[in-house]
Amino acid sequence: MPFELPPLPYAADKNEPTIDKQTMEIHHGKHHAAYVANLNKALEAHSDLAKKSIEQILREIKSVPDAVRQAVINNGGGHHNHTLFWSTLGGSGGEPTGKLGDAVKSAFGGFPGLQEKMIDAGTKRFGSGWSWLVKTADGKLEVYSTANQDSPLMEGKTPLFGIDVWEHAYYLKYQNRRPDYLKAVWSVVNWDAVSKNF
Ligand code: MN3
Repeated sequence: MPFELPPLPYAADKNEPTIDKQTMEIHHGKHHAAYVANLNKALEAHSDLAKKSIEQILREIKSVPDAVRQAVINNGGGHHNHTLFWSTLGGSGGEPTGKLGDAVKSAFGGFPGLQEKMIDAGTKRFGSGWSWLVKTADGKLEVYSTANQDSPLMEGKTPLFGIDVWEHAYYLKYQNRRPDYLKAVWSVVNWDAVSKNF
């Protein structure tokens, strides 16, 4: 199998109480695992694609054959988005510093401006999707949301930090209160990891 489910980079209870252990276990062990399994299935007859990295496949999504493109968007996007998500959580929150902190200040007037924009984008995303902090092709920071598992990589953008707003990401603890989840998640962000993505 070309793609494998990466282990969580910390214990499943690391983000308690912001994100509960059971949600982490189901989200990683069932949802993310299913994206990986379905990505591998979609690429069974496309061994040339299966040799590439998931980043490269998504950046070159237009060259993926029609027959499997949507499956790759959904499951390859799902695999990459979740791998990034796990890597940028497990931290202790605070604010971005260094070059990323400077860029946040310049783009959004400061950290509260970034939070407000990401909370707003995630709240307004109808149905399932992600709220993103990305770096655009010309090196600028941007906040926006995507539907389903659509990856910013497909639009030539580099995702730095994303908040999963699918119900599976928060429903056990927050039920219908998506904005509460969007406000709480900042307390477990790993800004060192986000800075590396920048
Ligand atoms: Mn998810």
